[in-house]
Amino acid sequence: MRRVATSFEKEFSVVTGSQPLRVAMIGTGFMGNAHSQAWRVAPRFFDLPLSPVMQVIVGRNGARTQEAADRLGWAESATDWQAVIERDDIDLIDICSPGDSHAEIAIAALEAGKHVLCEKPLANTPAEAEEMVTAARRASERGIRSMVGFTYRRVPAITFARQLVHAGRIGTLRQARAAYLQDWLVDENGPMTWRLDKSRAGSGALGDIGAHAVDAVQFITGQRVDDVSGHLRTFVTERPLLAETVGLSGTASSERGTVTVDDAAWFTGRLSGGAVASFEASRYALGRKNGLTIELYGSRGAIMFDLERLNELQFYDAADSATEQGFRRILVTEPEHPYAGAWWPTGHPLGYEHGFSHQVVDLVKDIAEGRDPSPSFDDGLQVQRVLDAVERSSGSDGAWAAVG
Ligand code: SOE
Repeated sequence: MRRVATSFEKEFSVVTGSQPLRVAMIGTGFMGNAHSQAWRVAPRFFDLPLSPVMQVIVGRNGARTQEAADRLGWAESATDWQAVIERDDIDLIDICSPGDSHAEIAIAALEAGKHVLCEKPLANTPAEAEEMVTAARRASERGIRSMVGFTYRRVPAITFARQLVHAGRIGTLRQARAAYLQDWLVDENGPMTWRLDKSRAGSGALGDIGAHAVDAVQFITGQRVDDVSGHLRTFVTERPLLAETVGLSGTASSERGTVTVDDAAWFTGRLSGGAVASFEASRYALGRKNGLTIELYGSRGAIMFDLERLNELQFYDAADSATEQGFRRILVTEPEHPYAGAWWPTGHPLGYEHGFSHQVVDLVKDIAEGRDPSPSFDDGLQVQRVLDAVERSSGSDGAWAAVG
């Protein structure tokens, strides 16, 4: 039955005559901004079977959340996520809050019959992630869908790399190397934030960015990390607390807080298909702003990707004549490439935010067409178990730890 759009739906969403998908988003930070952009833009470039409605954004601070609603295009703001989850006019909960809240919110939302998109890493521990998987499987039986936000899977060059690997273009994979390097913590007087607090973030570079490296390698190759040998290191153990954390106005505080997460993680792993892999994650790699590099070496070809040049994929084909062999730079902006055709003419590049839009596109299609989305909460749990194995291995001086 065709529904008449309310006036705010007309203003805040694209109502194409299809059924609305009314979204509540929890979180107003970096990820809240990225997801808002995706909900707003995706239906304007892709033909979606449901019309996303940016209904309500939820945050802890009422005034700031209202400001975010106005700025980002949400119809309402709220501070009580439990009340929002119970509302009949909400279909999907998008969780963009810190990791310590993921399990509680996702499970409550799924039990209340809402679809869930949850930022990565899925949870702070495997035990929490297991509970989320149980709730997701139960919800799926009732047609309720869930997805974890490993958004880099939907960078066109990464999706295309997977297509090449699955078409056999690199032959048998022998080695994978993945490094996710940033440098935003290099100033040791930079403030303490929730991302440096294990009770809120679960881990440091390992879960925040190492999780992406693990997921991307597993996604592209179709092989799982089976066991790992790794080390974690915290370079700066105390940082100035933000003034608002200690109840002062202004921004400076002389009090210091203890960093309880890793600053850098590095580990080797064995993949289920017999390949070996190495992973690095650091937020202290000076000069590396947001460099996720992935290298795959097979029996017939090789692939290299760098997030700082995300429109490109380097491909080496051993079938080329000896005189012409070398990595070729493929600009992944052709209409035949994944997702690219919906955007700009050939050669016009995409950016960081497009992966989030593609995530919305695929999620909305899966919901409308009654499929369980990918990456699922099961996929999120598997990555969580890799992170946990790295922590266990690091705790025993790099001894091999099974992912389980
Ligand atoms: C989100 O996908 C995310 O992992 C952030 O949480 C990281 O901090 C960012 O640097 C990469 O993207």
